[in-house]
Amino acid sequence: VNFSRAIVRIPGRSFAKGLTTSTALGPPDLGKALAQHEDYCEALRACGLELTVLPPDERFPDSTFVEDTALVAARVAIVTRPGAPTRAGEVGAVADALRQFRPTLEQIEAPGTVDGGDVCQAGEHFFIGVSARTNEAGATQLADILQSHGYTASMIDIRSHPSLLHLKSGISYLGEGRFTVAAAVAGLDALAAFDSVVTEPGESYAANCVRVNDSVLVAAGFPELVVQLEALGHDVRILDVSEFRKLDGGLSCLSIRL
Ligand code: CIR
Repeated sequence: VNFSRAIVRIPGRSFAKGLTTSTALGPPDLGKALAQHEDYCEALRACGLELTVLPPDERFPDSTFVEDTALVAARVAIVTRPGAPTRAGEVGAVADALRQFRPTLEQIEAPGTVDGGDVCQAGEHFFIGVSARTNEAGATQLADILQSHGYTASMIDIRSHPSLLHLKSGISYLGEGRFTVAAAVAGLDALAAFDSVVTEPGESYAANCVRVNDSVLVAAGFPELVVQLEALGHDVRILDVSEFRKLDGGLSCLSIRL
């Protein structure tokens, strides 16, 4: 969990046309989203990261959710093949940005699909969610690539948990053998060997948090989780991401950390 850089992408004017299942929250407000994105960038800088800020691309309303397009670990960087057809074209600009830092990129190939939001790294191991976005072919390719670089990988099928868009909508790795886990997926066999901070009722959304160096970024509005994390000694930074939530996005999906 030691990062020096991140890639982010500013939301474009077409942002409100992004994919969503959270229509009950209402349409997102672009002005607010831009302000929240700036605060997010500032928080990453405060954690010690240097940012590559990509300009908006109006063709891709979901392109601010850069995490889904690439996966970067210490020994390998992989360009994904997002499962939503409207997002397929997002990968090019991110791959170009990434090549500055990682000249050799691996790639998920058809018919495989992988969204980065389904990939959760815990030390040398990767949990790969099989979801509506990441198919078995993609998950298998990804596991093979990771294994060829000396990592281990296993799959967690989340297709029976429709409340989770991605695996990381429901779990995040905090380092030191500890996860945050949304109540809906508490007790996953795959995480039995780890410590879990299970979110309180009504706080599932905040299970998607991000450990960045010495801090944990947590979505605003979930005070119980903040209490739980601070009691464990974490330095918590709170960020309002309400407008991204309206498009099913969480804190993690707004950046690729490397
Ligand atoms: C989508 O449905 O693809 C976007 N509206 C949200 C993607 C969120 N990504 C993530 O949590 N990793």
